[in-house]
Amino acid sequence: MGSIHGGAFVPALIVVDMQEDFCPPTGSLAVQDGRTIAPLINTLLAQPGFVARVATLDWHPTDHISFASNHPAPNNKPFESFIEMQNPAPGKETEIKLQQLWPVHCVADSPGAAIIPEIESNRVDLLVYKGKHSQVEMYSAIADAFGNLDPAVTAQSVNMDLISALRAKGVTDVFVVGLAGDYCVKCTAVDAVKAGFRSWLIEEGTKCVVPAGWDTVKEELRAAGVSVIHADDA
Ligand code: VGL
Ligand code: ZN
Repeated sequence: MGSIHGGAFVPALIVVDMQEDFCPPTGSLAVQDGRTIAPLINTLLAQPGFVARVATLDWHPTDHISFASNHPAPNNKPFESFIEMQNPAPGKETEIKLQQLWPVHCVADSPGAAIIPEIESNRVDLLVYKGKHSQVEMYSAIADAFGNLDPAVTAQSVNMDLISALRAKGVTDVFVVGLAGDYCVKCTAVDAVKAGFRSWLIEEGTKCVVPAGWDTVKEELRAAGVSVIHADDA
């Protein structure tokens, strides 16, 4: 790794949401073939070149705004319904976004929130918990749906900010894999560009909630400055 890059190249790996609830056969929000990417992710985790190996966990309270069952009928169908979500940052409450609803998933400390045992988690040196704030969606490991970066607002983790952790290690490039390609992986890769890193998404290292939409997602990623690459290129 590194031969194709000029200048400083200090890579980090971000493994997004390889959790039971996103994997067949039992996951409540199972992504088709989600478990099959574990061997490639383990190969990447074992690469000596990364200065940081991060795993993110979707980690929701039971009253999370994204759970369809927390909203009244008829606008409470998982995968289909959207509700209005307010920016939780002080002074920004008038900012509204439409929020897609999901089945209950990745409830903090529940079996569904566990990283799947196929992933060699012992190689991970930083765990990032996200989606802990009950009133805002947070697909990205870096910022919530409104771009709030302050951990006090996003409650993304306990006393930790992923960007500062990466900057402290001098990271220039992040390589993103995991679940799901069209939600949390995409948003993390895009926010990494916004945070000033070169951002690479390894195509064979992800699976999508809607596989048929991947070509469109790739266009969005490229437009946002993310390089979508194959595992062999990394
Ligand atoms: C995700 C939907 C809801 C993901 C998380 O990890 O892609 N998708 N929460
Ligand atoms: Zn979630």
